[in-house]
Amino acid sequence: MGFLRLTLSKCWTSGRVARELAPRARVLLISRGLVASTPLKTSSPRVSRFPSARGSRGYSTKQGANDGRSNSPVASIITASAITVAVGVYLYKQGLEPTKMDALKVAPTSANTSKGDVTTHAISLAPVRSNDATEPSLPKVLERLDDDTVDISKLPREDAILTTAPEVPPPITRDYPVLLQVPLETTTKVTQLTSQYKYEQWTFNNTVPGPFIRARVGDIVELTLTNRDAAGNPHNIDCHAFTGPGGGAAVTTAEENETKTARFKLLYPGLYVYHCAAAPVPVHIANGMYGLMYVQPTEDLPSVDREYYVMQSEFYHEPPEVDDDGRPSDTVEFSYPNGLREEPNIVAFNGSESALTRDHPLKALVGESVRIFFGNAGPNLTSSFHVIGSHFRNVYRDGDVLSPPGRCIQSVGVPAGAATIVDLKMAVPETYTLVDHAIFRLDKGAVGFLNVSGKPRDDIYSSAQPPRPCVGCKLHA
Ligand SMILES: [Cu+2]
Repeated sequence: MGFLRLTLSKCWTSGRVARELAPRARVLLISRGLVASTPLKTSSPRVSRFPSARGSRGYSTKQGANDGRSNSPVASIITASAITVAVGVYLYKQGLEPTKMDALKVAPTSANTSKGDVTTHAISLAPVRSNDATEPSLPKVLERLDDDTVDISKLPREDAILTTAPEVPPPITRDYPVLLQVPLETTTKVTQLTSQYKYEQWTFNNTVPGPFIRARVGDIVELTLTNRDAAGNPHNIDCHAFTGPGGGAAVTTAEENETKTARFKLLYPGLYVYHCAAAPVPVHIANGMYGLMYVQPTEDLPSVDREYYVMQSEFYHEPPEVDDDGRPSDTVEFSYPNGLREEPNIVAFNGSESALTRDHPLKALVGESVRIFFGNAGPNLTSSFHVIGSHFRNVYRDGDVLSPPGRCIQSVGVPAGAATIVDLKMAVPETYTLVDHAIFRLDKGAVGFLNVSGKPRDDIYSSAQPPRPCVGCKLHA
């Protein structure tokens, strides 16, 4: 840069550049200190293409009698080059100071284009990692769980408290592992799936979703699965909290009226989906065979005033058959083609269209904190879980209870076969609405209510106009 500045300055004072620079470019160069502020002369020295002992590099300057413009092509090339360099230097200084360049790290990356595999350079916007960043490690107690062997005969036995949605078992307060006994039964039952149609669901413990199971990391779950399905279908358990073949499915498949028992050590805390994985697996899940297991960490999440269990899922059915009286049947049956196309007829919270609206809306008081254990059984769709009119103060994404939670979040994506935990603080009274914010699904049933009562908070939410009833709207009670 110093050499460039010196060269340009010499060119300027010698008059080579001055005649060729447009006034605007000259102002730029002067303002950036690249040339001296010598005023332009009306009769400038011109460049001679003839060698002279007085000129530098074989060129001399002579006072011309013409209009001061050089007709020499060599001189034009030189001056054009000087202007190009000077303007380039100016633009560099103006827009891309070295500090700004540092913020835009250039990293090689591969890009597949229609012309084939091409290696390109793209500007990475990813934050630069600090050198002293360290990866978080699992707590010591977890690191040992899969190494230490347990004498199961010495563990105290305990019956798991199983609850039906939307209820959640109370927090576990013990600080030691137990042999936790979890009895499950498979059944079938006809449910009022929508206001229009009934549907035969396949269940765990006669509910859809199946019971909420609460355990503690380090516990040994002793699962007993009894098949009470009179239709003769085999059933089993694939629990995402279990470690081993099939998540337990390999050793729990029970035929009709058969009971299978197996034990599983809980190595990892978190919120996990369980489901039946008997063939054909999609049919068993689509018909209602799923639930949630919460494996508490050694230190549970901060306590809240209320905890609820909500699980989203889809149902796929054929059109109703026509009965003998010529009317369409009020019962519909499972549709494999619709499931295969991933086009559900019903998207529901807690197993039916009315489960969280007319039947069992969630409840809370103004000022209370509410925790929702939210699972998505699928079997196909990803949920965009959202509560209209509120925020998730904490989001334990993907059911991860070891990492710091996300804060102040509007919607959370929950893929099929996954779960999340969200905390809300109910600031004002109203009927809050649980939805999948893939919002057409509200017309397929993905609506739930959280009724919050208490004293209004005009400092947070107020209007001089009365609220207008929302006739026919499914989002508001
Ligand atoms: Cu099954």
